[in-house]
Amino acid sequence: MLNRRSLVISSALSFAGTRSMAQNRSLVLGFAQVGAESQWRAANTKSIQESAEAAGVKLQFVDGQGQQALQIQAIRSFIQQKVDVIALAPVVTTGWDEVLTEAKKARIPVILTDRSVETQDDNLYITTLGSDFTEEGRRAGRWLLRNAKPTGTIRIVELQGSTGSAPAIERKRGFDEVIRAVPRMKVVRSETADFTQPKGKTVMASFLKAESNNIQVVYAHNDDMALGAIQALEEAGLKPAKDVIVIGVDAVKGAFEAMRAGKMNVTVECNPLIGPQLMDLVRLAADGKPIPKRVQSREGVFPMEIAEREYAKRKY
Ligand code: GYE
Repeated sequence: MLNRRSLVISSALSFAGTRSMAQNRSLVLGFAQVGAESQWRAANTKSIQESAEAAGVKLQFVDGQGQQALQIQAIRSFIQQKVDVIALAPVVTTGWDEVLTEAKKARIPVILTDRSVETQDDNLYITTLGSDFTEEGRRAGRWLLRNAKPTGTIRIVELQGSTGSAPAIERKRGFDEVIRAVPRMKVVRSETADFTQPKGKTVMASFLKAESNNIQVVYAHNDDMALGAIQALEEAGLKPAKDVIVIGVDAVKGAFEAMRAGKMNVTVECNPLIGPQLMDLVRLAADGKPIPKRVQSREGVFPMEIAEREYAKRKY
């Protein structure tokens, strides 16, 4: 599932190249996961665990509980255990140079899954497997431009993902890029709600209070926060999806259920089922084979009108 843009062959591979061909032995993969903050994350963890099992890869799984320090600790312990490959879903984008340099010195290839990092040297990891979050933000923005009422100021509130994470930074950037072209679209409040439903609810409740309910759109960086916002809207006596447009990202089942109930307008897909692709990359990395620097997952946009039809097909 590579798009044309992602076919850039990595120069970082050579450091895995001298390791023995891994084809016929059982590989050990150390995986530092973000946490368990959302429905997306639960599906992602399950996909990786099941795919490892199916591929005969021994998985050392560490839940980072949303903390970079725990993920760094996990990577150091993977290095000590001499795992074959490390996969990291980084909580935040920065602060990885030191530990990734340690992995490189130990000649253990690192695959980034789901989220990207910003390092001095992009040869500290082999590839990034995941979604294009900026494009997801643009898709949310484009849907809004097509579906908002045609005149008057549109007051938007934004529920951001975890501060400093790639999806929060990029979903904001992509959305802003698109709506900036239309001056009557105004983001009046934008705060983090940490990608969780409870925080989505409390932050939305505070927005409604601060804006005296004068809000036309909520753009949430994930569906869990959108579902929390829906609860806050109802508690404030407003009708979600009717009085206030509700936009989410991920396309988890919970969003489809809300759309079928007429309470959510749209969700932009972000596919968490990247386990099978990850296992293919793990095998290639262990064998020192060439891998594109960016491997993309495929996804779409689902408005409420097709929620009923699509629901049965959803796997997460
Ligand atoms: O959208 C959100 C999760 O990194 C793509 O993290 C992932 C995001 C996902 O908590 O629900």
